Amino acid sequence: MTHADLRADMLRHLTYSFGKDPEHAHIRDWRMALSLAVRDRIVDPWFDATRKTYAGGHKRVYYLSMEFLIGRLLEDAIVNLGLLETARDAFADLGVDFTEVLENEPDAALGNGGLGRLAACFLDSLSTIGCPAYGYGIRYEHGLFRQSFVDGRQVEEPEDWLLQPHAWEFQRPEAAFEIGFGGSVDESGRRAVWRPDEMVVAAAYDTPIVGWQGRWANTLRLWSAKPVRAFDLESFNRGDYVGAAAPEALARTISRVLYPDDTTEQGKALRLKQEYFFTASSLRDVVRRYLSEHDDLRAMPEKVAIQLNDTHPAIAGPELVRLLHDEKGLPFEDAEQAARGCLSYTNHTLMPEALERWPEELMASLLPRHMQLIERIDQAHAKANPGRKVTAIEDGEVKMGELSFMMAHKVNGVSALHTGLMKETVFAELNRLHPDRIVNQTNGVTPRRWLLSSNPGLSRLIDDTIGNGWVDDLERLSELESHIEDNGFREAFAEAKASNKRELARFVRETEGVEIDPDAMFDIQIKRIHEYKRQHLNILETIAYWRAIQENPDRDWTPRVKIFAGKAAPGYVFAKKIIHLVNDVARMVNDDPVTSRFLKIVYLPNYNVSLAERLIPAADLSEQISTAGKEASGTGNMKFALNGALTIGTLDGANVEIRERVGAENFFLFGMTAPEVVARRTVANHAEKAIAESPELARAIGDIEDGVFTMDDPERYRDIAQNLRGADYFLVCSDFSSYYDKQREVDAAYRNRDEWNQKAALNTARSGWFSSDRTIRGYMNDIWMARSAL
Ligand code: 26M
Repeated sequence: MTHADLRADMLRHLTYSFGKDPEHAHIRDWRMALSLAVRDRIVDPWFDATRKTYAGGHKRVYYLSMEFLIGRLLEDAIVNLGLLETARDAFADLGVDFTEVLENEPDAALGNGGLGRLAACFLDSLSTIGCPAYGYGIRYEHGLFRQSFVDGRQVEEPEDWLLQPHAWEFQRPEAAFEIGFGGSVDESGRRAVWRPDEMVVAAAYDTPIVGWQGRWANTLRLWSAKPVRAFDLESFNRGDYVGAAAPEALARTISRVLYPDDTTEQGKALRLKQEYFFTASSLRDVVRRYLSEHDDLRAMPEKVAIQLNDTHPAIAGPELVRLLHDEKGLPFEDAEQAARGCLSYTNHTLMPEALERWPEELMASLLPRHMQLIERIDQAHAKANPGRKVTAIEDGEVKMGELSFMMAHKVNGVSALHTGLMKETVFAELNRLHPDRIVNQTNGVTPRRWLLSSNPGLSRLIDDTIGNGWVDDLERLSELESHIEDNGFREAFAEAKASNKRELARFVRETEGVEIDPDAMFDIQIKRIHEYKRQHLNILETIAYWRAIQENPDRDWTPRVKIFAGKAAPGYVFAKKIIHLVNDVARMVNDDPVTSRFLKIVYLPNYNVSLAERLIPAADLSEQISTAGKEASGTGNMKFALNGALTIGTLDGANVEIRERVGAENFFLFGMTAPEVVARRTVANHAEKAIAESPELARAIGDIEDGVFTMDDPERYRDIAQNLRGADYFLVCSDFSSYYDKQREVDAAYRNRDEWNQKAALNTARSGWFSSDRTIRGYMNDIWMARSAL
């Protein structure tokens, strides 16, 4: 296709799909016209893929996830179809700014963070590999809230991407299911019959997900909740027009909003309703599709693999048993076995407060039949393993991790360290009973979005050096290694980074009004704000560095820009305080005439996928500083390394594997190991001791509790200081001096710019293993027993 063809298609859509003439088209109209022109090119491969899957009798993979953190779709589709230059030329002809058109698209922010973004990378890889697959989730009207700062404090505003014109989804009125809640179970007949007292309709919306070079496209099917009857006719006829619309509003609440908390499980009934709503609709769709081609439900595991992304869809176990046993008449044991053969479960966290537990009472009132089946599953497990005390129901609560484990044929962790800890801690007893069930699949990221499209400068250099085979075979980046000795290559690599940094500096100037020097080290920590991720360790170190510069302003300090971005859960008070603190410190430090040549702090608001795509390519230093044993994997860490940032990090999550691959000499390691963390907590007054041993730390904590950054309100950070001096559960104090010292090594290393560039290039060359294509192949081989249809 030439750019003239694409231009003609766009003009046709502009005119006939949107009724606009080019003279009066807004940037949004151009974006929609381009989107439809591109979408037209996805539909054929999409249909082909569906036909091939049927014709070949292939096994299908179903990825059930409460979250898909996709970001923008247009550029991704253009890049995957190889239309980037064509589209750019088409807009050059029209005199419209192509970048502006792409940036006009709102992010689809249907996720909180790592778990949802992983699901999005997996969709990309499944399509690139040609594995027949469906993503199933919820079509939230409102994705993750928008964040802004008012006087340094986080303020949340609703996000409303669905109110904006949207080109990617197809409504499927023919694919709808009635989903019930509450009611009672009638056990008078041969089969138990659940009679719900509330019904909603789940309506399907499909988005095609095209893989690299358009060779294959899968479907993301999101469910929207609708009323069974849009209008309550009785109320309407009484003249109560407002009351008549009530069922509509009530049903729609189920898919109204994404829960913004990825920290603590709050046990809200609406959340459980969301979980059941999308899981039940998806399973009904799966069983319907299976029965359209096969009739033996016991053989379903040969053709169906269902992956549970964390425990959020854990009700899939009992629901599938209910469908097969109560509704289709299979004996309970056969139903359970068939369900287990299909299901597998990914664990994403060991943090006790994040593990889902539902009160039995709530479960029994919302899903009475499922509560009975959960008891039966638990009893069957106990009977099969006499003398063992592990149960899915405990202290009046259903433990969704245990339930998922019992109903899955495979359970996986997301990094080597995390999987090991799963076996030793939360699932120790279950692992003893089922030693082959737990497997590891270290996370990965899609190179299409996280290198090719977000870092065109570096991608071009890689293409020119080793060709473009790396895009779907990322380990080929290792071919760069032999070029790193070459001065020309190293300079070109450094220039790609420098150019990304200049572009980011421009963005920061234009959006925040802060001047940053592109020649300074760009040190970036971007992720959700959590105590275990320790943004407060980073800011304490920043304060200490600022003090050191102040004391010796004439020394030749290594200039740094500390960049933060990330949202805090609206109810997470401590995390919000950390945000406020960073903003307060930034204001003071940036205005300090003595230090501002050497140190700047920027906290960018409203972190999302698109902002990550801007920041990561411009990073020199990647902050991965969680308390060891707490970050299950991390995926941002991989994106940074792939884009040639060096990591300062703990031995946590996938950092361990990143360091093994890029080489210890190209990674700044600090801090305690996971076992050392456990031991350190038993040391009395560990925080006090660490503070006594580090004058830098003592001064930094003193500064925040003396109100140095909050002259108007000196009390503001007393509780942060108190927490650090007292419990300090995440061992910020105990890891501080190791971190501070390592940062000074980073300073020194950055001064030898050529050596730094060499290390940076080695990070890129050795990060190929962290492609989500590799991860998906691992799931296909070890968990799903599925094959590519290409
Ligand atoms: C639970 C209940 C109610 C509302 C929200 C939740 C919830 C939502 C998201 C709980 C946890 C959620 O996400 C956890 C998560 O993102 N975990 C991250 O998963 C990544 C992918 O495997 C890992 O890389 C990260 O280390 C891990 O923190």
